[in-house]
Amino acid sequence: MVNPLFDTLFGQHSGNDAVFLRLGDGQTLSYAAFLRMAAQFAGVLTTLGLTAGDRVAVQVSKSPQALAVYAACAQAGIVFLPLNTAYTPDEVSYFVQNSGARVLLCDQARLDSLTTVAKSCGAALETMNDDGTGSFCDLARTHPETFETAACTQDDVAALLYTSGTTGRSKGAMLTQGNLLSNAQVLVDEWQFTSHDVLLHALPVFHTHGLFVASNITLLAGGQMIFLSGFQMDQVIAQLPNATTMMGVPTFYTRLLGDARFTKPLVAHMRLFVSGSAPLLAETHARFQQRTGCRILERYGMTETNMNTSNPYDGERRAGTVGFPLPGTEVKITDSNTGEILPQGEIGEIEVRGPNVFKGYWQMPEKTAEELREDGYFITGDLGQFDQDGYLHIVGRNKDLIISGGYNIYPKEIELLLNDEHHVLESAVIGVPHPDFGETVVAVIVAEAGEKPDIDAIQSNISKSLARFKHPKRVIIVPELPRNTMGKVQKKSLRDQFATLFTP
Ligand code: MLC
Ligand code: AMP
Repeated sequence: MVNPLFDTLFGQHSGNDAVFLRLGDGQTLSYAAFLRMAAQFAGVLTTLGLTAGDRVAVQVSKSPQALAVYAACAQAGIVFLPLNTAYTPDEVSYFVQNSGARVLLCDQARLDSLTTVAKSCGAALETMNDDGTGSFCDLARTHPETFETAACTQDDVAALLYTSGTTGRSKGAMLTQGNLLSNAQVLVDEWQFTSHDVLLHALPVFHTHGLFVASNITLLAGGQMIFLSGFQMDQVIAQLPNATTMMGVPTFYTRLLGDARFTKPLVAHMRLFVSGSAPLLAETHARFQQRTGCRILERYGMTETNMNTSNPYDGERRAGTVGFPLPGTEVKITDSNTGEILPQGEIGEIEVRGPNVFKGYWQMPEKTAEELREDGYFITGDLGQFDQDGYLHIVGRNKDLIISGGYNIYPKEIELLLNDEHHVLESAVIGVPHPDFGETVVAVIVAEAGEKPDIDAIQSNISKSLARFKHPKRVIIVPELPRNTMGKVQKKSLRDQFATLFTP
């Protein structure tokens, strides 16, 4: 095989006129047409001077074109670097600089704000809009609809996905062809995907869940996706009767349960709902079953590892658990201090090993060494325990992380900005329960003696640097932060104090 990822996921469909994508407006795109577009994109990237191993950073709205850039990268052996469309130019600048991306693709609407970024990073800037227009798409039309697939190995990096760190800036997780492929193969089997499946796809395509889990599985199985630009309730309700499966973050399911149109008859033909990226409350699982008769299948994954565990397709899907290790993936619970395996039932650090586990962080060998053991186990930063039947329960996190609507937010990044604000002595950013997003961001700040920080000015300054979903929903001034005897801020105590800000 010349290029395992491309040949297996994409190349197998060349000349296949079956529908791959159905869009919200009723238009469809066949596998063959999708591949012709990808080949043209690969041609453009090559003409722009990129060769195997080079990075292309992509901050574009969800569209078939956006997904075809991923296919084009796979075909040309180029490293795909997708970016959240909510990121500010400041944030994008870091990713382009750090990755050394040679091309940055953006929507026309972001062209002005990213021109300086691209220039300062030495990257070529091209546009791609969700209606198929833009300079990159114009160039593509001048290229042939075939492209000679670049030779790659399973160990070659296919994608660089940035994930924030608890102490410093974001780290680029290097995912190899083998990581992506092995996980897709396992999941197709485990969740019994076939060419008859139609997946309702309302997730973004810049994160593992919507990009790899949903899309790679569909490609491998040869099924279809109803490819919505995002989670808009009316569209989801309208399209559910046309789908057989759906994947989502818990917010999707709580939102659906809040809509009276979401009924048992509406989903009578659905064979599978998958949830992940954030904890699904056992209560949501139970309400979903009561309403629809379907039991959501919850699974557990990470940017660095793809999917690690899953509740069974056949057999009991146990609410509040993330099921069993996937075939080929080993999961152990260890003592956070010693790394020793703990007896069954005890709570400890979740470590995972397998072909799904990433190769390391881009140009950060010391970070890689901290989290990826020499024997291949990745220290996830999640805390868990196995119950007596072997189901994994995630009970907490050993990392200072907030997950809001499936997006990860690292408090440190916000605290660093807050601490620089006028009249702010110090800050602590915490996650508190939220009915829609699961958790949301609250900033607790201490003022300099005798001063009163201007909260509106602080919020406005933060919005210049950070994506909207990271903004504190509340900024609260307190006289002092709770500390333990070692002087460490006790975030748990703050979380308890503000636990009911958004929920009764
Ligand atoms: C949007 N907003 C959010 C937010 N999403 N705020 C906090 N957390 C979020 N997740 C902001 C908007 O900017 C807006 O701001 C306000 O909240 C309300 O917007 P909305 O229209 O209600 O939100 P919506 O666009 O519907 O988005 C919500 C969502 C979306 C849940 C549909 O966030 C989403 O698609 N999440 C999926 C994330 C995901 O794919 N995660 C997978 C990571 S991979 P304002 O104030 O301007 O109105 C991974 C590995 C694994 O974790 O295991 O899968
Ligand atoms: P990310 O870095 O965005 O890939 O997020 C990965 C993190 O999401 C994991 O380390 C977990 O903390 C969390 N996560 C993913 N799936 C689940 C799940 N089913 N239940 C609880 N947490 C989850």
